[in-house]
Amino acid sequence: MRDLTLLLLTLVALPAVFAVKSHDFKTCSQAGFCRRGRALAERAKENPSWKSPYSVDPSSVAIDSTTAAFTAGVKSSIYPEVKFGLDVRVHRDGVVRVRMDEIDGLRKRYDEAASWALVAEPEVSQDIQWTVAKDAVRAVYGDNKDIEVVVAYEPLRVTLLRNGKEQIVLNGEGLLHMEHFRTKEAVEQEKSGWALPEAPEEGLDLDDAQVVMQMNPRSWFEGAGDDALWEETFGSWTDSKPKGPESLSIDVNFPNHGHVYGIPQHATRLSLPTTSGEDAYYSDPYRLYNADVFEYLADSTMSLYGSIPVMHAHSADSTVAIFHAVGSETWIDVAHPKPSSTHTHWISESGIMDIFLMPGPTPADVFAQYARLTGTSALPAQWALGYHQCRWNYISSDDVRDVQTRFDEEDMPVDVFWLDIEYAEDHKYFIWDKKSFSDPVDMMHDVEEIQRKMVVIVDPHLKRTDSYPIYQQAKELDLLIKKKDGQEYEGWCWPGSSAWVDFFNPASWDWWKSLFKTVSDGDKWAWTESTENTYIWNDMNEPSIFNGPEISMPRDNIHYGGWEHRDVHNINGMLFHNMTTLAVMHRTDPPKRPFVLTRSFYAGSQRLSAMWTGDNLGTWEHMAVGVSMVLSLNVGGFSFSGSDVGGFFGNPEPEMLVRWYGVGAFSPFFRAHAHIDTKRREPYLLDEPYKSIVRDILRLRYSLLPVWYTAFREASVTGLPVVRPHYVVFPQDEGGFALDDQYFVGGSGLLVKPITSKDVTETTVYLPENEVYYDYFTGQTYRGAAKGKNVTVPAELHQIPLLIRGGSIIPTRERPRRSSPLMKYDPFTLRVALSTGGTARGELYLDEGETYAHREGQFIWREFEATTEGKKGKEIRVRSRNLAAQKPGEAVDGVALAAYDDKNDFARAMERVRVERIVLLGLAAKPKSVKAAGKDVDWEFKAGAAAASKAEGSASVLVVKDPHASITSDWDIIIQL
Ligand code: NBV
Repeated sequence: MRDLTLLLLTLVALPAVFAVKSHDFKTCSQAGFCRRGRALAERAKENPSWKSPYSVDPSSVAIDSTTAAFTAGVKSSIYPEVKFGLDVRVHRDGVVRVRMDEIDGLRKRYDEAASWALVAEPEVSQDIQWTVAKDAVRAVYGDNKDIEVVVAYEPLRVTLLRNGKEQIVLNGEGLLHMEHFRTKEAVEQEKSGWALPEAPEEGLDLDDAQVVMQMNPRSWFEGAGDDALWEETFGSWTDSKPKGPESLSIDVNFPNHGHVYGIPQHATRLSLPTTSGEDAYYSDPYRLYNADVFEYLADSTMSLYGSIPVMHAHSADSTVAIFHAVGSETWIDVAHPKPSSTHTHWISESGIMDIFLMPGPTPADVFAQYARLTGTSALPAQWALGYHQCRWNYISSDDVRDVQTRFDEEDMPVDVFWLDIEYAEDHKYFIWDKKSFSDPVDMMHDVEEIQRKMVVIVDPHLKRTDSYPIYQQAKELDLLIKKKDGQEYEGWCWPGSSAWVDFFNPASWDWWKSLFKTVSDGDKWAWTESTENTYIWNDMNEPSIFNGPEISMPRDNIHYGGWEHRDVHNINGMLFHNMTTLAVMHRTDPPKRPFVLTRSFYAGSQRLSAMWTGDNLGTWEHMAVGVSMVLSLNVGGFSFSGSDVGGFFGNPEPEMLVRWYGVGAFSPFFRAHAHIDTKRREPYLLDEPYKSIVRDILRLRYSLLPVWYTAFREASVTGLPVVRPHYVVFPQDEGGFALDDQYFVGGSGLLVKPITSKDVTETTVYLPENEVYYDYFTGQTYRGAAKGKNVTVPAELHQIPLLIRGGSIIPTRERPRRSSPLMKYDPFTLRVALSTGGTARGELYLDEGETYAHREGQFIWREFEATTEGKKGKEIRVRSRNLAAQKPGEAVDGVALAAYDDKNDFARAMERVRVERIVLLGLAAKPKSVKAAGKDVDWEFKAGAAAASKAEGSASVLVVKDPHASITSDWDIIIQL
């Protein structure tokens, strides 16, 4: 086994120069259905009279009286004998769902992708009035009757409009094509009847598509050749394609939106560069096919580990979005025929068309609409927002203890230590390699002593040996994925010969959950060598298979229900991590908040897990693209995301490592990780000044945990992302639409621009509005402008460009601690950054952090406000109010609380937690007095060169000391100028 490990390690050892093995992965031209889809688009483009052959059969139109859905039969003039069914329905929140499937076909198309992605069956609006005309059906709806959905019959075209302006158009370019099921024999027979004259008749140009169409309509539309319809090879692999062609292509246009975002996961810019049309930036479409891409490129449309088929389209007028619930491989072309409009073309290998049109019109509306479909990110355990220390591998229990000691000796906060695959004997997950981890439970208890946690990897491949109980049970229970011949599928992964559980089989669910119990129930297997504080990392769940096609599973493998792997490939990884999360959650009764990190994901994964961007390289390009990837994941609803700090491959120089900590500290998920071949690089190993800088960055992250946690609460309720790109916060400011190297943390007003290049001493930050922004650390002010303005800010190695938007109040906890749970009773500091108008606002959400007691009302949710009052603005009031009482229905994830008791047990336990300091930035003059509850309190004032309302300079700083204010109660502090 050691030999095998060594061999595999050599296989993955670092080459002198990083290089993706592109030849392991298909380009569009190597994937039959993508090639066919793009060729169809080419034919359409070259033919000005191109018209989609799909049309609605008016005689079949019906309105369902219970669902208010519009249904109709659809025909293709190319295959009049084939029947398709269309179903268009409007949800209560205005989202339009458009479904099309083949009816009475030779087989059934896979139609369950939505059932895995959706959090619940969406509520359909009963108020929709469809107006059925001869050539179209339409419905006008919305509070202001400003939204209209039109289904035109011939050709079939679905348009969503707002105020008469086209927002989303399906099949506007006529690229819709659902390859119906057919037999090879029938196709051959039919083709033999196709009559193309050997020599063109006089006056007949065979290039003329009209003529070709008349003579041979099918080849006009589908192409003449038999292009990988029945079998396909890639490298040494043959995909047997027993079902034949079944792809689906559809153009989705945004005629009035010049930017599109989302469809993670790709290493590219947030505002997606073009892939087709003149001057296309990339030559291949964006690919969604979950894959383990070794040493992936930092600028590419290649697939990565996860897929979320969600795209936002944005303009200063509106934001709209689409979600295509398809689980098979999908390629997406993006073009801008004009700078202000976007055409996209979605080509999927199999499945039904199931597209959700989200009408917006604001980014916040789109996030809420998507959250209603696929759910929000569950509120994580608070400790999970702390710093995670990982490496492939900490090699023994003593190694783990030593790392923990070194963090403590260096006063560096950390919450979680991670173990990679080498903890497991022969890579049989759950089974400790006792040679190096002789006392796993004791080791974990040592880590837990100051409430730290451990995360241990559990990969989906099971070593095929009867001495491995997990494999044994899975085999006995018939839970393993099968080959096309019905035999157990065997692939090659870390443990050697391996098998994979079919999580589409409901019988696997309870079984998998039972494996994580820490206490054995009778003689059943339980993971007794773990604790309730052992959390889980699911890697390799694309699935990654060393000897499989494109390092994954053969597409003709069979899952539960007879579905082929191709139908469910992009969903597969989500089912695995979902089951693990439920397992972790239900280890205890009552359940505790779980933590599972996944590498592969799909739409809906955000509900239960966190993710990271996989095996990035230790290069500046990867550091930078990690920032835009995390923003893109946030756009796709997956807030709890981050990249390996330090870069997985390579040995970052100290400057790079320091900057990477700056990136990580401002990512929702903050974990350092490193490949087994890299040098040790725990932050305490750094020399000075790097070590102290990283210590400061870690402490900064911990001091801002209240901000992160509050942002996660909001995300868990509203779907708004934890990190927010400019277009989300300032949807009308064109200057910010393409920005992806600076962003806001939740709704806090913190604007950060992590430095991701070498030798930087200053940088520009874009300010989108005529407002004052304060340097978080120094109080230096910068003034934006109505149409946006770049300002220069210092960015030496020890500096992170971090600004507070004027008008914000930032709650922090600034006592250095070794782990986040130790901060439970620590006092707060409030940074009040006055706007030019002399006001500010902020929020703080707090709860116990690990259980679900918050769902029973055990939490506090405060609003802080500053206002300028009195004659000539001579009185500034800073106050704290109970926000939970104001918005009881919005307080916590998943549960609408009818009433809220501000004297709940948690709040009572927190009564003694005080605000120890208020730092007020931007006062116009030195105060005459500062009073809390009518009594004078201590304060210090440092005059600044600039008041909030004036020009740039250093802001005045008033520090109010110990204003006798509890974090749980209402109070007012009155400052007289
Ligand atoms: O389990 C080993 C690694 C892990 O450290 C990394 O984070 C994963 O993305 N894993 C991939 C397998 C092999 C990588 C070459």
